[in-house]
Amino acid sequence: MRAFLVILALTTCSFLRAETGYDAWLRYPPLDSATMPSYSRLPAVVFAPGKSTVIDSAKQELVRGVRRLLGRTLREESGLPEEDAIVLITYDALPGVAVGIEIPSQQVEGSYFLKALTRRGHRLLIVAGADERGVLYGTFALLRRIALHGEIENLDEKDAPYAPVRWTNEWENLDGSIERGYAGRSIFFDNGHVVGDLTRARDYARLLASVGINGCTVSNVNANPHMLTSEFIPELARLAGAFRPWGVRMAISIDFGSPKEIGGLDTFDPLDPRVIAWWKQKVDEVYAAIPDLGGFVLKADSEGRAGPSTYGRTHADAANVIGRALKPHGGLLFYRGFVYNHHMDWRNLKNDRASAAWDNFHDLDGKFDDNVIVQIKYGPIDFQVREPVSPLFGALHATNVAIELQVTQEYTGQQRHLCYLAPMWKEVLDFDLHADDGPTPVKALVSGRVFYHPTGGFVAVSNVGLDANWLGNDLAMANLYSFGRLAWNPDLSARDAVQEWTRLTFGDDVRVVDAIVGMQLESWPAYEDYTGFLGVGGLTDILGVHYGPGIESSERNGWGQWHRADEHGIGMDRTVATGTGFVAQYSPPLAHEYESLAECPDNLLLFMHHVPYTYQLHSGKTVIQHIYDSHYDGAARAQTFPERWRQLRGRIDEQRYQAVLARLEYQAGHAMVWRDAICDWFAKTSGIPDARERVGNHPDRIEGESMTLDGYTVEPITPWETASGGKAIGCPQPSCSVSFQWKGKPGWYRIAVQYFDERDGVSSYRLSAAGQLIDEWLANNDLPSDKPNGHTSTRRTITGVALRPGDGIRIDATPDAKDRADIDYVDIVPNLQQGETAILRR
Ligand code: GCW
Repeated sequence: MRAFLVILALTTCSFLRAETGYDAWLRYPPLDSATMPSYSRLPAVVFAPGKSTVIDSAKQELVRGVRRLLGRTLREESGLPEEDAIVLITYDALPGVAVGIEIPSQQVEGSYFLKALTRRGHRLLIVAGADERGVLYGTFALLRRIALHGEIENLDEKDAPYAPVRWTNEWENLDGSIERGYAGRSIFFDNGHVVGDLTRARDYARLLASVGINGCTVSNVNANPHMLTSEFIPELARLAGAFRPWGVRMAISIDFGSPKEIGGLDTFDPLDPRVIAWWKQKVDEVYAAIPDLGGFVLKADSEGRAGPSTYGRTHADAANVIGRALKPHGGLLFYRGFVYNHHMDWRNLKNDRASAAWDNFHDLDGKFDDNVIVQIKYGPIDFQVREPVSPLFGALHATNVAIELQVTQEYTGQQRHLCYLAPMWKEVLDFDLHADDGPTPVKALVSGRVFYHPTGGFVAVSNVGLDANWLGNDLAMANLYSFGRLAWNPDLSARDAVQEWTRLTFGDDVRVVDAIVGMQLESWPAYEDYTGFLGVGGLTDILGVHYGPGIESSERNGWGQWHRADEHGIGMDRTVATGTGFVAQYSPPLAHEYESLAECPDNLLLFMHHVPYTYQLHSGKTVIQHIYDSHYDGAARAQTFPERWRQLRGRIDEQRYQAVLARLEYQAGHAMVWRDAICDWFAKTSGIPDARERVGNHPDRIEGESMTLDGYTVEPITPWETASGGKAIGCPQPSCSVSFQWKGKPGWYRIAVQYFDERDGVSSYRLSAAGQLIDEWLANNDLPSDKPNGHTSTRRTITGVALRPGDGIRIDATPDAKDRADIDYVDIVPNLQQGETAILRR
């Protein structure tokens, strides 16, 4: 018996070894003994003719993957052996090795085929690519197939990427910070330089390549001109070396003012001959150091960046001057379509930020050179949880375009919330803009398939950081994976992508796969429900960190993320008849649908129309009741996540299990912060109560300000809706306590403490009931504010507490630095209350 237990312990340990998440979907865990025999006939030898760093990476990856999956070390041969072999080869070398194989006529960059065949009595497994990248992608596809237990005996598969551009952008700054990055500091830069150790950069390139991504812009679009200085170029060249073995072309973001900023000229006018010469000379200098540089990304005339408007020139003038310098080197210039005026007069009801991209670019169609790509965010505003598709995709018929998506969850929970975005991307990519006769889905438009552009495709802002698991949350990596897979094949379903990712990341246990796939697929609708109903957009802190609720921050300023909510109604009127006229940017069938109140889909209603709160939706609900119901539904859905995750304990390694659990528990609490802030604000503003009497009605809640305070003082919270009752209590001295008496029935209870976890100190809390210490914790989460508000409001839940009438409940708190150990309220409910998720004891 003891021996059995030891064996069991050993096997469990090896299977569930602690994992940091660093390997992401490239873990290659050993196949189980039932699956292993299917691969017994895998050749023992790998042969890759010719010399290529990329194919060499493919070979090393194959050796590594097979060793981990199957426990066998492939033998590397320099010639085709007289035995079974795996052959990694480009199409042009193929006839020299295996005559008579049909080579695909379509040979787009990165395409490949996998084929099992017999030659001279030996079985060959051919991984053939149109180019070296194709060989690499084919190798990853073969490993993926084995990791997913696919058949390889009769392998005969071919694949090609849907579009030439499959890139990520990283908004990393030279000082090592990352704009809108939520997973630690930069993996590329620190302290004004490229980091010394490029292991992370190399491993990131490998991850990208494994899903077919072929370009990566390493620096923030809010660009630092120093990048292009002669001193810095060698550093960039070293960084490019980390990407090269994986066939990922590095690129950088540039500043349009560079000729003046660092070039010693007194102008950056794109039509000035000195500026033209400067760009040419500078680009030549960069390419002398980095011959395979992918190109540049340029954010101009946007959010304070230098641009052609200074000289009355057009975006095409700006793009082409640099595009022409890049052209001889095969470089691309991505010109961002995210151009708008952030000083718009909010009082003018005809002003509209949504119109800006189309207004700025549609007239320039056909004026951009053929190595320029206009890079357009998926919606007309800015990465909101729900937006209509940007009409600009349909307007550029003679211009290369790329769609810009966000893996980094700037407006969708910043990786602290689970929000799997592939279902949203799929809706966008499949959306038909009716840009021409016949179907014109966005995926076909951006890849140049409708109007036959030479290039175009898919870009995602990724912003991985130094956190071991790259994005700060193991589950968020599904977004990076799915982005790559969809950029390769946008016809893949979001479910298939996440299913594949889950199996590669967490293994094949059906319960694990079903639970994770289920939560991932529910997460975007849930997030939309508790943060961004009916296409309203902009209910977060628009002027700041874009995280927690901050409803009024959108209004009365020039940034243009207005929702126009007041006591009478809500929504931006973008109709032609009475509003900003934005809907006219769509083709007639869509413009008609959006213009008409009756036909506009509910989920975009408030993007297109301003309506009273009593307006009845297609669903039959009024707008105001929809606001209440969706927030309660969405928050309730988020409440189920931690419990569903807990069911997986022991089926996932403990390290990732705990890390994800902490995030899901936090999300469940923060979803309620969102719910209450939005519901309270709209109840107060509209004056219309919740028909189901939940809003503002919290019989189980004991407000901090109504407890007996010892040292604590009552303080108003800004914005008011982010604290229950608009107030909280803060401790202005070295320690404080707060207490109240339990007056309910005897029984088992769940106590939740709603407190504020600021980033300017680590306060500590101790909760006791009837004189007994029940729980203690530190407010040490890394939340994006140093104030008590909707970004920092956090819930601590303690289950299974036995209470008797008259018990004293007390919290002792010790503030730290500027964090005053603020408390909002305590909420006590029977442990497993009906209608609530059973929260099991940890
Ligand atoms: O959404 C906004 C972000 C900025 C970002 C900008 C952009 C890099 O708040 O941080 O700047 O978009 O996409 O250029």
